[in-house]
Amino acid sequence: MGSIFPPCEPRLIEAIESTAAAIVIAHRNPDGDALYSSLAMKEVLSAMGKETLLLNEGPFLRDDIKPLEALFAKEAGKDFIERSPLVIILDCSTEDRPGTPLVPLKELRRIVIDHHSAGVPFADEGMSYIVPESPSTTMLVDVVREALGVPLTKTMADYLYRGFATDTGFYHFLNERQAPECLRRAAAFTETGISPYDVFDEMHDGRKLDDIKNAASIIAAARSELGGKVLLAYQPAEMTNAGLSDSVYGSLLQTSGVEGIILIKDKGDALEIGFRAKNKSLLDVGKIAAALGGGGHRCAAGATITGYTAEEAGKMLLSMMAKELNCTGE
Ligand SMILES: [Mn+2]
Repeated sequence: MGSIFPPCEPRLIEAIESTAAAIVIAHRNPDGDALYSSLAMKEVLSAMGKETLLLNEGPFLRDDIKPLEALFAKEAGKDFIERSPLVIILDCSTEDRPGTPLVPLKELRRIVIDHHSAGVPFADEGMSYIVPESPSTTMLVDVVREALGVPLTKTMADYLYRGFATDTGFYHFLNERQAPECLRRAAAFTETGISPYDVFDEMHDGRKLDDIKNAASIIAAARSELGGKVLLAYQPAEMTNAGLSDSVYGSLLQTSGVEGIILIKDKGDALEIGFRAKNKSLLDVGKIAAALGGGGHRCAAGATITGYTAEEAGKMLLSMMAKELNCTGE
């Protein structure tokens, strides 16, 4: 079985080697992988003596990523832009994902490192490293680090491990193609002395009891649809904590016979839709999300829609799911 990580394009490696300064940016409304791949990339660049600016539009909503906000700027200063830094875009499948911080940087040279399934390349030929099979962007940053010949440090390993752990639900979402190579890399991360046990606790503890009760109420109201293959859940507008979703998905996906989850989050002026699918299901929620202008992966994806009530959205999403499940011969 060959590697799931193809070699990086020499042009991309040369672009990093030859730049004196860099801007690292991931998607707005960041998750752990977006932020930790940014932080790891900065460590690699700093080890090479390159001055690096970290940008992220935010908002830093989840309890586990809130403390990272201080490490990221919202925009690049004029002086820094004038030095023609290389822009390194991480964990973004489309050009609009980084949001406003990228707008004044559009004329600069860029590379894109990403693992999403839907999207169009938005860097010059040879300047992307896009591997949908990779379970996290931090794994791709590790491949790039290796190609650059930069030795792994404990700080890098800590960031790389955290992005990998969150995007795989602490190894849960790794399939048989990904696991051997990725766990070998993860083992190298832990050899620097980081504790998976402590990282898990740090990233999960500290929640408010009210948030846990809110998650329980969303779960309690979930509806079984399409003969029990899909569960439809609704998060009302007054429940704002973004960290609720993982507990909701985690619990609902354990239901016998379920292949997919739809979580409709009422954001007042829009509906944020989250999808999850079981690995064994033929449902591709990344495809459904992409059809709605969103994106993601086969088993986890999301989109934001407007102009629908939650009830109407539920009906439409269920019919999209039904079509997918029927098409696949179910
Ligand atoms: Mn990711």
